[in-house]
Amino acid sequence: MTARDFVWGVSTAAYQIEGAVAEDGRGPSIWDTRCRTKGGVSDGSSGDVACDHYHRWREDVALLRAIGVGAYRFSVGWPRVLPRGRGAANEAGLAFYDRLIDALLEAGIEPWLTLYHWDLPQALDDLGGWTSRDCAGWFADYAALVAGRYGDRVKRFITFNEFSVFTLFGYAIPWAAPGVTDRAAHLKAVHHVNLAHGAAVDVVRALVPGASIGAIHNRQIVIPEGDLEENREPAALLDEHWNLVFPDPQILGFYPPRTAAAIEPYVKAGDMARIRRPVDWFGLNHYGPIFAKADPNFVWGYGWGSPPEGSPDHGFGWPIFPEAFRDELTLIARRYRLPIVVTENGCNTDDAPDANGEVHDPRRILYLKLYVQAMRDAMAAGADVRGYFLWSLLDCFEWGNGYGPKFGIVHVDRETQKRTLKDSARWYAEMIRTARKDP
Ligand code: IFM
Repeated sequence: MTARDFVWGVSTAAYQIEGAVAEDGRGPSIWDTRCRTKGGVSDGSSGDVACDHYHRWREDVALLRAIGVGAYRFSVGWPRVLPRGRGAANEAGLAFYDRLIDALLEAGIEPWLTLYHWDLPQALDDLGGWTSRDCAGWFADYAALVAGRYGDRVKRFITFNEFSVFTLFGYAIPWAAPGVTDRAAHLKAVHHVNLAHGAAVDVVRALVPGASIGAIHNRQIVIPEGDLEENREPAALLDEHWNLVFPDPQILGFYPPRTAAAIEPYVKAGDMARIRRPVDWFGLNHYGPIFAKADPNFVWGYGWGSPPEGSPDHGFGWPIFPEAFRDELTLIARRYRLPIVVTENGCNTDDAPDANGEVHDPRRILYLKLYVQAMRDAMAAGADVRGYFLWSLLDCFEWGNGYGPKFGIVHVDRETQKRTLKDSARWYAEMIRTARKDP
Protein backbone atom coordinates (compact mmCIF):
# COMPACT_ATOMS: atom_id res chain seq x y z
CA MET A 1 0.00 0.00 0.00
CA THR A 2 1.35 3.44 -0.90
CA ALA A 3 0.85 6.60 1.12
CA ARG A 4 -1.64 7.72 -1.53
CA ASP A 5 -3.88 4.72 -0.80
CA PHE A 6 -3.97 5.33 2.96
CA VAL A 7 -7.43 6.65 3.88
CA TRP A 8 -7.61 9.81 5.98
CA GLY A 9 -11.10 10.61 7.17
CA VAL A 10 -13.39 11.84 9.91
CA SER A 11 -16.30 10.07 11.62
CA THR A 12 -19.70 11.15 12.91
CA ALA A 13 -22.93 9.44 14.00
CA ALA A 14 -26.56 10.17 13.11
CA TYR A 15 -28.05 10.87 16.53
CA GLN A 16 -25.07 12.98 17.59
CA ILE A 17 -25.31 15.48 14.72
CA GLU A 18 -28.52 15.26 12.72
CA GLY A 19 -31.21 16.75 14.96
CA ALA A 20 -34.62 16.90 13.24
CA VAL A 21 -35.77 14.00 15.39
CA ALA A 22 -39.43 14.52 14.66
CA GLU A 23 -39.13 15.60 11.05
CA ASP A 24 -40.07 13.93 7.78
CA GLY A 25 -41.43 10.81 9.41
CA ARG A 26 -38.47 9.77 11.60
CA GLY A 27 -39.54 7.49 14.45
CA PRO A 28 -38.27 7.68 18.03
CA SER A 29 -35.14 5.83 19.11
CA ILE A 30 -34.02 4.60 22.51
CA TRP A 31 -31.83 7.69 22.77
CA ASP A 32 -34.82 10.01 22.33
CA THR A 33 -36.37 8.16 25.24
CA ARG A 34 -33.17 8.25 27.29
CA CYS A 35 -32.88 12.02 26.81
CA ARG A 36 -36.39 12.45 28.16
CA THR A 37 -35.66 10.29 31.20
CA LYS A 38 -34.61 12.16 34.36
CA GLY A 39 -30.87 11.74 34.87
CA GLY A 40 -30.39 10.10 31.48
CA VAL A 41 -28.13 12.90 30.20
CA SER A 42 -25.99 14.90 32.63
CA ASP A 43 -26.92 18.36 31.34
CA GLY A 44 -30.52 17.46 30.54
CA SER A 45 -29.92 18.01 26.83
CA SER A 46 -30.87 15.85 23.85
CA GLY A 47 -30.13 15.26 20.19
CA ASP A 48 -33.36 17.03 19.19
CA VAL A 49 -31.41 19.72 17.34
CA ALA A 50 -27.79 18.55 17.81
CA CYS A 51 -25.73 20.12 14.98
CA ASP A 52 -28.78 20.48 12.75
CA HIS A 53 -26.86 18.45 10.20
CA TYR A 54 -30.16 17.22 8.73
CA HIS A 55 -30.59 20.74 7.33
CA ARG A 56 -26.95 21.85 7.13
CA TRP A 57 -25.45 18.78 5.44
CA ARG A 58 -24.36 20.80 2.39
CA GLU A 59 -22.31 23.12 4.59
CA ASP A 60 -20.82 20.10 6.39
CA VAL A 61 -19.82 18.41 3.14
CA ALA A 62 -18.16 21.70 2.14
CA LEU A 63 -16.20 21.59 5.42
CA LEU A 64 -15.07 18.04 4.68
CA ARG A 65 -13.94 19.16 1.27
CA ALA A 66 -12.09 22.16 2.70
CA ILE A 67 -10.24 19.93 5.17
CA GLY A 68 -9.37 17.58 2.32
CA VAL A 69 -10.41 14.23 3.83
CA GLY A 70 -10.60 11.30 1.47
CA ALA A 71 -13.41 9.59 3.37
CA TYR A 72 -16.33 10.36 5.66
CA ARG A 73 -17.81 7.83 8.06
CA PHE A 74 -21.41 8.56 9.01
CA SER A 75 -24.21 6.38 10.32
CA VAL A 76 -27.68 5.86 8.95
CA GLY A 77 -30.35 6.47 11.57
CA TRP A 78 -32.35 3.24 11.68
CA PRO A 79 -35.47 5.09 12.97
CA ARG A 80 -35.13 7.67 10.21
CA VAL A 81 -35.42 5.09 7.45
CA LEU A 82 -37.62 2.59 9.30
CA PRO A 83 -39.61 4.63 11.84
CA ARG A 84 -40.88 1.52 13.66
CA GLY A 85 -37.69 -0.44 13.11
CA ARG A 86 -39.28 -2.83 10.63
CA GLY A 87 -42.12 -2.82 8.15
CA ALA A 88 -42.78 0.28 6.08
CA ALA A 89 -39.72 2.29 5.03
CA ASN A 90 -39.71 6.08 5.21
CA GLU A 91 -38.92 7.47 1.76
CA ALA A 92 -38.10 10.95 3.07
CA GLY A 93 -35.52 9.50 5.45
CA LEU A 94 -33.97 7.34 2.75
CA ALA A 95 -33.80 10.33 0.41
CA PHE A 96 -31.82 12.33 2.99
CA TYR A 97 -28.94 9.85 2.82
CA ASP A 98 -29.21 9.74 -0.98
CA ARG A 99 -28.53 13.47 -1.03
CA LEU A 100 -25.66 13.19 1.43
CA ILE A 101 -23.99 10.30 -0.40
CA ASP A 102 -24.33 12.00 -3.78
CA ALA A 103 -22.83 15.22 -2.43
CA LEU A 104 -19.91 13.33 -0.90
CA LEU A 105 -19.17 11.52 -4.14
CA GLU A 106 -19.38 14.75 -6.06
CA ALA A 107 -16.84 16.24 -3.64
CA GLY A 108 -14.51 13.29 -4.20
CA ILE A 109 -15.05 11.96 -0.66
CA GLU A 110 -15.69 8.25 -0.17
CA PRO A 111 -18.75 7.48 1.99
CA TRP A 112 -18.20 4.89 4.75
CA LEU A 113 -21.59 3.86 6.04
CA THR A 114 -22.18 2.60 9.59
CA LEU A 115 -25.42 0.70 9.95
CA TYR A 116 -25.70 0.97 13.72
CA HIS A 117 -24.38 3.71 15.97
CA TRP A 118 -26.65 3.08 18.95
CA ASP A 119 -30.02 4.54 17.88
CA LEU A 120 -32.21 1.45 18.11
CA PRO A 121 -35.81 2.26 17.14
CA GLN A 122 -37.90 2.56 20.31
CA ALA A 123 -40.60 0.33 18.79
CA LEU A 124 -38.10 -2.54 18.72
CA ASP A 125 -36.92 -1.91 22.25
CA ASP A 126 -40.57 -2.17 23.28
CA LEU A 127 -40.42 -5.73 21.93
CA GLY A 128 -37.27 -6.54 23.92
CA GLY A 129 -34.66 -4.84 21.74
CA TRP A 130 -31.29 -6.57 21.76
CA THR A 131 -32.40 -8.93 24.52
CA SER A 132 -34.73 -10.51 21.96
CA ARG A 133 -33.20 -12.98 19.52
CA ASP A 134 -35.60 -11.61 16.88
CA CYS A 135 -33.63 -8.37 16.86
CA ALA A 136 -30.90 -10.06 14.80
CA GLY A 137 -33.45 -10.68 12.03
CA TRP A 138 -34.88 -7.15 12.27
CA PHE A 139 -31.34 -5.80 11.90
CA ALA A 140 -30.65 -8.01 8.88
CA ASP A 141 -33.82 -6.70 7.20
CA TYR A 142 -32.77 -3.13 7.93
CA ALA A 143 -29.29 -3.87 6.53
CA ALA A 144 -30.91 -5.23 3.37
CA LEU A 145 -32.93 -2.04 2.95
CA VAL A 146 -29.85 0.16 3.35
CA ALA A 147 -27.52 -1.99 1.24
CA GLY A 148 -30.14 -2.29 -1.51
CA ARG A 149 -30.73 1.45 -1.58
CA TYR A 150 -27.18 2.79 -1.41
CA GLY A 151 -25.03 -0.15 -2.53
CA ASP A 152 -24.76 1.22 -6.06
CA ARG A 153 -22.75 4.15 -4.65
CA VAL A 154 -21.47 3.02 -1.23
CA LYS A 155 -18.97 0.18 -1.02
CA ARG A 156 -17.67 0.57 2.53
CA PHE A 157 -20.07 -0.84 5.08
CA ILE A 158 -19.71 -1.13 8.84
CA THR A 159 -22.16 -3.32 10.71
CA PHE A 160 -21.85 -1.87 14.23
CA ASN A 161 -19.98 0.87 16.00
CA GLU A 162 -18.45 -0.07 19.38
CA PHE A 163 -20.36 -3.22 20.25
CA SER A 164 -19.15 -3.35 23.83
CA VAL A 165 -20.03 0.24 24.71
CA PHE A 166 -23.71 0.03 23.85
CA THR A 167 -24.19 -3.52 25.15
CA LEU A 168 -22.32 -3.06 28.44
CA PHE A 169 -23.59 0.45 29.19
CA GLY A 170 -27.05 -0.29 27.83
CA TYR A 171 -27.70 -3.57 29.62
CA ALA A 172 -25.33 -3.91 32.62
CA ILE A 173 -23.96 -0.53 33.69
CA PRO A 174 -26.68 2.14 33.33
CA TRP A 175 -24.75 4.80 31.46
CA ALA A 176 -26.54 4.53 28.10
CA ALA A 177 -29.88 3.64 26.52
CA PRO A 178 -31.91 1.62 27.27
CA GLY A 179 -30.45 1.70 30.80
CA VAL A 180 -31.07 -1.93 31.83
CA THR A 181 -28.87 -3.40 34.59
CA ASP A 182 -29.02 -7.16 34.48
CA ARG A 183 -26.40 -9.82 33.81
CA ALA A 184 -28.69 -12.05 31.74
CA ALA A 185 -29.91 -9.10 29.65
CA HIS A 186 -26.31 -8.12 28.98
CA LEU A 187 -25.30 -11.63 27.88
CA LYS A 188 -28.35 -11.97 25.66
CA ALA A 189 -27.65 -8.59 24.07
CA VAL A 190 -24.04 -9.61 23.40
CA HIS A 191 -25.05 -12.83 21.68
CA HIS A 192 -27.92 -11.36 19.68
CA VAL A 193 -25.78 -8.44 18.49
CA ASN A 194 -23.16 -10.94 17.39
CA LEU A 195 -25.83 -12.83 15.45
CA ALA A 196 -27.06 -9.56 13.94
CA HIS A 197 -23.53 -8.71 12.84
CA GLY A 198 -23.09 -12.07 11.09
CA ALA A 199 -26.45 -11.81 9.37
CA ALA A 200 -25.75 -8.26 8.18
CA VAL A 201 -22.35 -9.23 6.76
CA ASP A 202 -24.07 -11.88 4.62
CA VAL A 203 -26.84 -9.54 3.52
CA VAL A 204 -24.50 -6.72 2.50
CA ARG A 205 -22.14 -9.15 0.77
CA ALA A 206 -25.04 -10.59 -1.24
CA LEU A 207 -26.51 -7.24 -2.24
CA VAL A 208 -23.47 -5.04 -2.88
CA PRO A 209 -20.99 -6.14 -5.52
CA GLY A 210 -17.46 -5.18 -4.42
CA ALA A 211 -18.51 -4.40 -0.84
CA SER A 212 -15.74 -3.92 1.70
CA ILE A 213 -17.22 -4.82 5.09
CA GLY A 214 -15.92 -4.25 8.58
CA ALA A 215 -17.09 -3.92 12.15
CA ILE A 216 -15.86 -1.45 14.72
CA HIS A 217 -14.44 -2.62 18.03
CA ASN A 218 -13.45 -0.25 20.81
CA ARG A 219 -10.46 -2.09 22.16
CA GLN A 220 -8.53 -0.62 25.05
CA ILE A 221 -6.13 -2.42 27.36
CA VAL A 222 -7.73 -2.90 30.80
CA ILE A 223 -5.32 -2.27 33.70
CA PRO A 224 -6.16 -3.17 37.32
CA GLU A 225 -6.29 0.10 39.28
CA GLY A 226 -3.22 0.58 41.46
CA ASP A 227 -1.99 -2.81 40.29
CA LEU A 228 -3.89 -4.23 43.28
CA GLU A 229 -4.64 -7.93 43.63
CA GLU A 230 -8.33 -7.27 44.41
CA ASN A 231 -8.71 -5.48 41.06
CA ARG A 232 -7.17 -8.20 38.92
CA GLU A 233 -10.15 -10.54 38.43
CA PRO A 234 -12.58 -7.63 37.90
CA ALA A 235 -10.18 -6.24 35.30
CA ALA A 236 -9.93 -9.63 33.59
CA LEU A 237 -13.73 -9.92 33.37
CA LEU A 238 -14.06 -6.37 32.06
CA ASP A 239 -11.34 -7.15 29.52
CA GLU A 240 -13.49 -10.00 28.17
CA HIS A 241 -16.66 -7.89 28.06
CA TRP A 242 -14.92 -4.86 26.59
CA ASN A 243 -12.27 -6.29 24.30
CA LEU A 244 -13.05 -9.89 23.43
CA VAL A 245 -16.72 -10.94 23.39
CA PHE A 246 -17.28 -9.45 19.93
CA PRO A 247 -14.10 -9.78 17.87
CA ASP A 248 -13.27 -13.27 19.18
CA PRO A 249 -16.50 -14.98 18.08
CA GLN A 250 -16.80 -12.86 14.92
CA ILE A 251 -13.26 -13.47 13.69
CA LEU A 252 -11.94 -16.49 15.58
CA GLY A 253 -15.19 -18.37 16.23
CA PHE A 254 -15.30 -18.64 20.03
CA TYR A 255 -16.24 -16.75 23.18
CA PRO A 256 -13.48 -16.05 25.71
CA PRO A 257 -13.38 -18.42 28.71
CA ARG A 258 -15.23 -16.51 31.45
CA THR A 259 -18.04 -15.56 29.07
CA ALA A 260 -18.31 -18.88 27.23
CA ALA A 261 -19.94 -20.72 30.14
CA ALA A 262 -22.21 -17.84 31.16
CA ILE A 263 -23.53 -17.21 27.66
CA GLU A 264 -24.14 -20.86 26.79
CA PRO A 265 -27.86 -20.89 27.65
CA TYR A 266 -28.46 -18.37 24.84
CA VAL A 267 -26.33 -20.06 22.18
CA LYS A 268 -28.15 -22.41 19.78
CA ALA A 269 -26.68 -25.03 17.48
CA GLY A 270 -25.07 -23.36 14.46
CA ASP A 271 -24.87 -19.91 16.06
CA MET A 272 -21.09 -19.68 16.17
CA ALA A 273 -20.91 -20.30 12.42
CA ARG A 274 -23.63 -17.68 11.87
CA ILE A 275 -21.55 -15.15 13.80
CA ARG A 276 -18.19 -15.92 12.23
CA ARG A 277 -18.68 -14.45 8.77
CA PRO A 278 -15.71 -13.19 6.76
CA VAL A 279 -15.05 -9.48 7.07
CA ASP A 280 -12.55 -7.43 5.08
CA TRP A 281 -10.99 -5.35 7.84
CA PHE A 282 -10.94 -4.72 11.56
CA GLY A 283 -12.25 -1.31 12.67
CA LEU A 284 -10.60 0.02 15.81
CA ASN A 285 -11.84 2.90 17.93
CA HIS A 286 -9.28 3.84 20.54
CA TYR A 287 -8.79 6.78 22.90
CA GLY A 288 -6.72 5.48 25.85
CA PRO A 289 -6.43 2.57 28.29
CA ILE A 290 -9.02 1.68 30.94
CA PHE A 291 -8.24 1.36 34.64
CA ALA A 292 -10.60 -1.11 36.31
CA LYS A 293 -11.41 -1.82 39.93
CA ALA A 294 -13.65 -4.07 41.98
CA ASP A 295 -16.98 -2.29 42.44
CA PRO A 296 -19.98 -4.07 43.98
CA ASN A 297 -22.27 -1.24 42.86
CA PHE A 298 -22.34 -2.65 39.34
CA VAL A 299 -23.85 -5.99 38.35
CA TRP A 300 -20.61 -7.62 37.20
CA GLY A 301 -18.62 -6.51 40.26
CA TYR A 302 -16.26 -4.26 38.32
CA GLY A 303 -16.27 -0.55 37.71
CA TRP A 304 -14.12 2.16 36.19
CA GLY A 305 -11.06 3.04 38.27
CA SER A 306 -8.63 5.94 38.01
CA PRO A 307 -5.30 6.21 36.22
CA PRO A 308 -2.19 6.77 38.36
CA GLU A 309 -1.99 10.24 39.98
CA GLY A 310 -0.67 12.84 37.59
CA SER A 311 -1.39 10.92 34.36
CA PRO A 312 -2.13 13.25 31.46
CA ASP A 313 -5.77 13.13 30.41
CA HIS A 314 -8.17 14.87 28.06
CA GLY A 315 -11.24 15.31 30.17
CA PHE A 316 -13.53 13.02 32.12
CA GLY A 317 -10.52 11.01 33.27
CA TRP A 318 -9.64 9.55 29.87
CA PRO A 319 -5.87 9.03 30.04
CA ILE A 320 -3.48 9.92 27.23
CA PHE A 321 -1.19 6.96 26.51
CA PRO A 322 -0.15 6.79 22.85
CA GLU A 323 2.00 3.72 23.60
CA ALA A 324 -1.18 1.82 24.52
CA PHE A 325 -2.58 2.69 21.07
CA ARG A 326 0.58 1.46 19.35
CA ASP A 327 0.48 -1.77 21.39
CA GLU A 328 -3.23 -2.27 20.72
CA LEU A 329 -2.65 -2.02 16.96
CA THR A 330 0.21 -4.50 17.15
CA LEU A 331 -1.80 -6.90 19.28
CA ILE A 332 -4.84 -6.77 16.97
CA ALA A 333 -2.67 -7.33 13.91
CA ARG A 334 -1.23 -10.50 15.49
CA ARG A 335 -4.45 -11.84 17.02
CA TYR A 336 -6.92 -11.24 14.19
CA ARG A 337 -4.69 -11.13 11.10
CA LEU A 338 -6.83 -8.61 9.23
CA PRO A 339 -6.07 -5.21 7.76
CA ILE A 340 -6.93 -2.56 10.35
CA VAL A 341 -8.71 0.75 9.93
CA VAL A 342 -8.63 3.19 12.83
CA THR A 343 -12.25 4.29 12.70
CA GLU A 344 -12.14 6.70 15.67
CA ASN A 345 -9.45 8.50 17.57
CA GLY A 346 -9.52 11.99 18.97
CA CYS A 347 -9.62 14.18 21.97
CA ASN A 348 -11.98 16.22 24.15
CA THR A 349 -10.87 19.81 24.79
CA ASP A 350 -13.08 22.77 25.63
CA ASP A 351 -11.53 25.49 23.46
CA ALA A 352 -13.94 28.20 22.29
CA PRO A 353 -13.64 31.09 19.82
CA ASP A 354 -11.41 33.95 21.02
CA ALA A 355 -12.04 37.67 20.45
CA ASN A 356 -11.05 37.25 16.80
CA GLY A 357 -13.40 34.34 16.36
CA GLU A 358 -10.52 31.86 16.13
CA VAL A 359 -10.43 28.56 17.99
CA HIS A 360 -6.97 27.55 19.16
CA ASP A 361 -6.86 23.95 20.41
CA PRO A 362 -3.18 23.11 20.90
CA ARG A 363 -3.93 20.22 23.30
CA ARG A 364 -5.90 18.42 20.59
CA ILE A 365 -3.14 18.97 18.05
CA LEU A 366 -0.59 17.57 20.48
CA TYR A 367 -2.79 14.53 21.20
CA LEU A 368 -3.31 13.89 17.49
CA LYS A 369 0.40 14.22 16.73
CA LEU A 370 1.25 11.70 19.45
CA TYR A 371 -1.44 9.22 18.38
CA VAL A 372 -0.74 9.44 14.65
CA GLN A 373 2.94 8.86 15.41
CA ALA A 374 2.00 5.85 17.59
CA MET A 375 0.00 4.45 14.67
CA ARG A 376 2.97 4.95 12.36
CA ASP A 377 5.19 3.17 14.88
CA ALA A 378 2.79 0.20 14.89
CA MET A 379 2.82 0.19 11.08
CA ALA A 380 6.61 0.24 11.06
CA ALA A 381 6.48 -2.77 13.39
CA GLY A 382 4.29 -4.65 10.92
CA ALA A 383 0.64 -3.75 11.65
CA ASP A 384 -1.28 -3.47 8.37
CA VAL A 385 -3.16 -0.22 9.03
CA ARG A 386 -5.09 1.07 6.00
CA GLY A 387 -6.79 4.19 7.30
CA TYR A 388 -7.36 6.68 10.10
CA PHE A 389 -10.63 8.45 10.90
CA LEU A 390 -10.55 11.29 13.36
CA TRP A 391 -13.39 11.65 15.88
CA SER A 392 -14.99 13.97 15.14
CA LEU A 393 -15.85 16.51 12.49
CA LEU A 394 -18.14 18.60 14.73
CA ASP A 395 -18.59 19.38 18.40
CA CYS A 396 -21.73 17.33 18.91
CA PHE A 397 -24.10 15.55 21.31
CA GLU A 398 -21.88 13.37 23.48
CA TRP A 399 -24.51 10.87 24.71
CA GLY A 400 -24.90 10.76 28.51
CA ASN A 401 -22.50 13.71 28.83
CA GLY A 402 -24.67 16.01 26.71
CA TYR A 403 -22.87 18.89 25.04
CA GLY A 404 -20.10 19.20 27.67
CA PRO A 405 -17.29 17.23 25.98
CA LYS A 406 -16.09 18.63 22.68
CA PHE A 407 -14.36 16.27 20.26
CA GLY A 408 -14.81 18.28 17.06
CA ILE A 409 -12.13 19.79 14.88
CA VAL A 410 -14.91 22.19 13.94
CA HIS A 411 -16.47 24.28 16.70
CA VAL A 412 -20.27 24.51 16.61
CA ASP A 413 -21.94 27.45 18.32
CA ARG A 414 -24.90 25.94 20.17
CA GLU A 415 -27.08 29.04 19.73
CA THR A 416 -26.39 29.94 16.12
CA GLN A 417 -25.04 26.63 14.75
CA LYS A 418 -22.16 28.63 13.25
CA ARG A 419 -19.30 26.32 12.30
CA THR A 420 -15.70 27.47 12.87
CA LEU A 421 -12.67 25.46 11.81
CA LYS A 422 -10.39 24.97 14.82
CA ASP A 423 -6.61 25.08 14.48
CA SER A 424 -6.69 21.26 14.66
CA ALA A 425 -8.77 21.14 11.46
CA ARG A 426 -6.08 23.17 9.69
CA TRP A 427 -3.38 20.99 11.19
CA TYR A 428 -5.21 17.83 10.03
CA ALA A 429 -5.68 19.28 6.54
CA GLU A 430 -1.96 20.01 6.27
CA MET A 431 -1.03 16.61 7.71
CA ILE A 432 -3.19 14.86 5.09
CA ARG A 433 -1.69 16.94 2.26
CA THR A 434 1.83 16.13 3.42
CA ALA A 435 1.13 12.44 4.04
CA ARG A 436 -0.25 12.02 0.53
CA LYS A 437 3.03 13.26 -0.91
CA ASP A 438 5.05 10.56 0.92
CA PRO A 439 6.30 7.76 -1.33
O1 IFM B 1 -18.87 10.27 20.76
C1 IFM B 1 -18.39 8.98 20.94
C2 IFM B 1 -18.78 8.10 19.77
O2 IFM B 1 -20.15 8.08 19.55
C3 IFM B 1 -18.32 6.70 20.01
N1 IFM B 1 -16.92 6.66 20.37
C4 IFM B 1 -16.45 7.55 21.39
C5 IFM B 1 -16.89 8.97 21.08
C6 IFM B 1 -16.38 9.93 22.16
O3 IFM B 1 -16.92 9.60 23.40
